Amino acid sequence: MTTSIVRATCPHDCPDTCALLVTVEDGVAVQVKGDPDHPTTAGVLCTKVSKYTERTYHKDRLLHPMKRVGRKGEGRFERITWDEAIDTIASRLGEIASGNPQAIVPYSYAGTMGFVQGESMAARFFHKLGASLLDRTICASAGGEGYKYTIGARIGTDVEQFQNAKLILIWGGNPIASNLHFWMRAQEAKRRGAKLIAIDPYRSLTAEKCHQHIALLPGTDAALALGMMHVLIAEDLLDCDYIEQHTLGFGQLKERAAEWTPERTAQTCGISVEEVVQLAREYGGAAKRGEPVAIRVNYGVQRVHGGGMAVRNIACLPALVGAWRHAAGGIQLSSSDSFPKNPQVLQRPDLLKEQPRTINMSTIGDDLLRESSQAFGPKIEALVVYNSNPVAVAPESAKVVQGFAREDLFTVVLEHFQTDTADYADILLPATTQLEHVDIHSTYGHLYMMANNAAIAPLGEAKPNTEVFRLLAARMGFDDPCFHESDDEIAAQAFKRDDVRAIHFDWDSLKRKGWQKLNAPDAPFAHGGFLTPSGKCEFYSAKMKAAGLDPLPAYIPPHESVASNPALAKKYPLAMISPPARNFLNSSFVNVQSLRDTEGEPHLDMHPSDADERGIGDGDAVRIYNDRGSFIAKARVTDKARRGLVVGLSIWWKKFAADGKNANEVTSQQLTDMGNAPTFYDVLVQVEKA
Ligand SMILES: Nc1nc2c(c(=O)[nH]1)N[C@H]1C(S)=C(S)[C@@H](COP(=O)(O)OP(=O)(O)OC[C@H]3O[C@@H](n4cnc5c(=O)[nH]c(N)nc54)[C@H](O)[C@@H]3O)O[C@H]1N2
Ligand SMILES: Nc1nc2c(c(=O)[nH]1)N[C@H]1C(S)=C(S)[C@@H](COP(=O)(O)OP(=O)(O)OC[C@H]3O[C@@H](n4cnc5c(=O)[nH]c(N)nc54)[C@H](O)[C@@H]3O)O[C@H]1N2
Ligand code: SF4
Ligand SMILES: [Mo]
Repeated sequence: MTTSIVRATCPHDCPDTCALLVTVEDGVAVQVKGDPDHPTTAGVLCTKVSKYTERTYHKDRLLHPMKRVGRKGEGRFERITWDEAIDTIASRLGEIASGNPQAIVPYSYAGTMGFVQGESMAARFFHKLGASLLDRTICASAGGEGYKYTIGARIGTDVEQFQNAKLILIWGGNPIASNLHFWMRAQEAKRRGAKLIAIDPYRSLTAEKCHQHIALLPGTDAALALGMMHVLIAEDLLDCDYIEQHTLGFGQLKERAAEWTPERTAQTCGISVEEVVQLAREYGGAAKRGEPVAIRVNYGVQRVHGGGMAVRNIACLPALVGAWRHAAGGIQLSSSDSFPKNPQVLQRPDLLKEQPRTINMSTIGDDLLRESSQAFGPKIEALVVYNSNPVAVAPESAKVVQGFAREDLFTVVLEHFQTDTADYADILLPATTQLEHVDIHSTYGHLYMMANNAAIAPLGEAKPNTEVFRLLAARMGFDDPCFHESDDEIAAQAFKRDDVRAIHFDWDSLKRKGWQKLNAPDAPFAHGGFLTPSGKCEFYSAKMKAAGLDPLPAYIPPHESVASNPALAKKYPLAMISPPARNFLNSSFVNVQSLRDTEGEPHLDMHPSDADERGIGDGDAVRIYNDRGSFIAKARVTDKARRGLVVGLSIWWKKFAADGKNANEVTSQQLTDMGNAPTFYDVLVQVEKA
């Protein structure tokens, strides 16, 4: 028997991007472990990826190309050859492109976060074809934009510093489920005497383990940040020297914050005055004592109408108290912009002959149902889906399904499994998993460049995404040399070596070592140097003004809440959120039996008073509905959900639910204030016994 250990990287959409060691025996991957030497992974994987071999060798893996033989959505397919598959796709796309290539839309997200199997060969192909561009907004664009207005780029506190903080605000995140290796650092900080405060409408697994939990109403974080500013200013819990040297617009901010008394803040957020005042005092007080205070703001705060502004406001706090002076102080939203990425080279936008229109992935439901028009451009005639499962994950699902079911739509899906989306494919192609292909990764939670070596040969006839687009490019006669690059050649260009942060990047050595840290300062803004137009932390943003936004921190109420839309709340009085379940990764892993068994079945957490009023008991089947649709779940009566809030942990595959539906039946396609992002946690519903 030959045994080897292969260095790999977790490909999933998770900030932790763990370093993996894959044990391979006679060509079979038998175990996936966390690399004990990689500082952030520290030898630990989450339960999901510990089961990676179960997912990879799953009996339902797609192993051959197939074409649809049943109705759309029915999921009946027949095996075909790769030749037939590529011919069919190339000829259909060619036909459509000869009319208007913009009628073709790629649809992809972060099923893998690798640069190679993500947007490299695929982007080149669609650029050359002249297809519509896709605005990839479904996750993080609102918060990303808000953060950039204040800080200039998605750069923040290094996760490896958090254990030295004395106070950590875990704001709109559930790291035990979704950012485990940050949580390990936060726990270490706790052991060293730090206080942890969770700010979350729901008593999540994480909130349960913090010293304090502030359960505000969803979508009101921007107000809480303003209320904190009010108290920090009123009680002089400020770092005046830092403000003077490294911030812009403090005078105007002061006036704005004056409007946000603790009383008004408490009323808006549905919490007590005491909670507002104490939070500001703890935060500003610790900073005044010279202690590092850190904020881990996560994506839970930005899936609401004012989500961009919420992140922008929260990102102002560290500069007010001078928290950036410490390596363990400041704030982390994402480390994405710490990496000198090279999209021009990987994706080749220069292959575009003219600028096509852009389709927002978050409104795919509406857009699939639109006719051609001057404003919209051509009706969508073809969709090529890879690294994503829109039928399960996109908002207002009834419309998404109606769109995917269109008989005149040509749909190609590249997948590991027959997902809810795959059921609607005309041509379904088997994709390799991370164990079967090469890739290179940046991350959004730490500062290491990461390599993924192929551990095993592709299963069945599965092919990497890159290979599919190479074959299509060849069949369509695209002859630019970039279509002949190998996966290794692409990976070798992923980071800019003329940038000091990646000057030591070398693909061959990264492949051998598995990971390598960027050159990055310990305390990124200790001496200012923000990446905003002014080079300061911008309390006042001229850029926001130019974009038609309030240039100062403000509060933008939810589209749907009791306070902001009382008429709607009469019919649908409960706010619903649907954050990630611990054992799934978005909709990935839902089909892994052992993980699904742990999650049980789709459930809805609701407060005992809300349940009582509706005659609902623990374990009852309930129907959750609004004007957009409905889905069924099992009620869990618990005070983890505050009154007026229901929580359906997600994202279930529809086909595993009794009614074939999931939480996205009731979510809306209304967008955020910035970044054109979806508002998954800005939803009013009613609940009744099913
Ligand atoms: N196990 C697991 N891990 C994951 C994922 C997964 O599906 N499962 N998904 C991955 C992906 S793609 C992402 S983007 C991240 C997301 O992970 P996070 O950034 O942690 O964000 P969410 O999971 O959306 O929400 C986290 C918390 O925010 C709370 N929340 C909801 N609305 C609000 C609000 O208005 N204000 C505040 N303060 N809190 C609110 C929720 O109750 C939840 O507990 O996790 C990644 N990691
Ligand atoms: N209600 C509700 N909806 C949500 C959210 C929520 O919190 N609540 N969260 C939103 C967020 S934050 C996000 S990021 C999106 C996530 O939405 P998606 O990015 O669509 O994520 P997944 O559902 O995990 O689907 C990824 C798919 O890619 C496939 N895949 C993985 N690797 C490869 C590969 O190498 N090649 C190919 N061809 N396929 C591959 C996987 O098998 C999987 O089916 O969902 C959003 N939707
Ligand atoms: S999903 Fe996240 S925590 Fe789990 S192995 Fe992957 S990167 Fe690590
Ligand atoms: Mo996400």
